[in-house]
Amino acid sequence: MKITHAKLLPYDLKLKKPFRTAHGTTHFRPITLIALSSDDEQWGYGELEAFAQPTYTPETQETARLVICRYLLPLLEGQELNCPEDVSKLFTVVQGNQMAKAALETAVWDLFAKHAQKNLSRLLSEHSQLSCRQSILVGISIGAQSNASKMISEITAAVEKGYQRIKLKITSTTEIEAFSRVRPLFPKIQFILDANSSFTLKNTAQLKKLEKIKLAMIEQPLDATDFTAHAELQKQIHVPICLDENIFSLDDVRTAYQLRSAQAINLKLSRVGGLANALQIIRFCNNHGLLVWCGGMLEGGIGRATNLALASLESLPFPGDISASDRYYQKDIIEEQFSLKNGKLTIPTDNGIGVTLKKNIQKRLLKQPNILKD
Ligand code: OSB
Ligand code: MG
Repeated sequence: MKITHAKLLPYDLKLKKPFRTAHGTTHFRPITLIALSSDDEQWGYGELEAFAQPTYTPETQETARLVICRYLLPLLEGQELNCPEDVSKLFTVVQGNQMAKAALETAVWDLFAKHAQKNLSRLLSEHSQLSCRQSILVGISIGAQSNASKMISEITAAVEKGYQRIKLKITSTTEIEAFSRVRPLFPKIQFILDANSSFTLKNTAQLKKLEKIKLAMIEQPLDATDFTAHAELQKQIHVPICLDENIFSLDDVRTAYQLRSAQAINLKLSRVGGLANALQIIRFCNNHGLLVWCGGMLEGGIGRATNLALASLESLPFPGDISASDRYYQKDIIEEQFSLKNGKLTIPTDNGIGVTLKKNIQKRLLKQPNILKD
């Protein structure tokens, strides 16, 4: 297959409620929709997940669009692709820029799956030789709450919706203390705390207090690029550490494993450059006893569907950050609604990612000029 057509449409999603993390507060979630085709008829769709600001990762929507147009699309142009895995190989000449790469790479997977008249979950299962599931348990990520009563009301609302695994953002030791009082009120719920690099090794004593409460893991307690400090902390606390911001590649997972910086990996396919790299990471984690689970990036409908296909693989049994469609946005970009039943979401079964863009959005996207032709 040769990609001959590429179209981009920046699109702003408005959050129902502001989402606060240690990186700041998000009100709007800009994405860029990508459409690729080899015949101007069948289209594969991808979603660029970089944020507006380079606070969570170094990329932004603007830098990633520039990298896509100036460096990545020219690498695809004129190339015969035998399989979707060829894309990440072609892209290795460009350093970093994983989210820009993932936006194109996932669109190619969708296109391959549609040409083969297969669902993406099935295609991923065949390419990885891992079985896939029809429905999966999922978890919800709740923004940081400044006090115990706010935590209780947010957690209660999530539990009422059926979520059985909750991740709470924390930004300070005060919030840890508040959560320690809240935790026993929800004995059946599995909890993760995500610090988004709020702490340093100086907070080790306060973090050690988490051993007294039941916690699945603590995510990214320390600096985003620091493997050795996480290893030092993991030596001192029993709570499993999960790395998020550190992990851009299989090499990063290997480093974390060798140094024992973590016991779990939050796998975001966009942050590791796409699905082929994600599959390699899953294989490595499975072979080395690291827990790996599917993270989220406040995705719109296309990104959410792609995450669901990946998370359908049975080697990701731990519930991912893939909440139902009603979690973040009043108006999403796809026709379908993913809704929670007994804490589970159903994997779409139609060809490709198995969802359709809303008509007006698809029209606007396909009306954009073809970037591969002047
Ligand atoms: O740290 O996992 C994170 C959202 C944006 C940036 C970073 C993170 C998150 C989430 C939300 O936790 C996960 C989701 O529900 O999409
Ligand atoms: Mg995180």
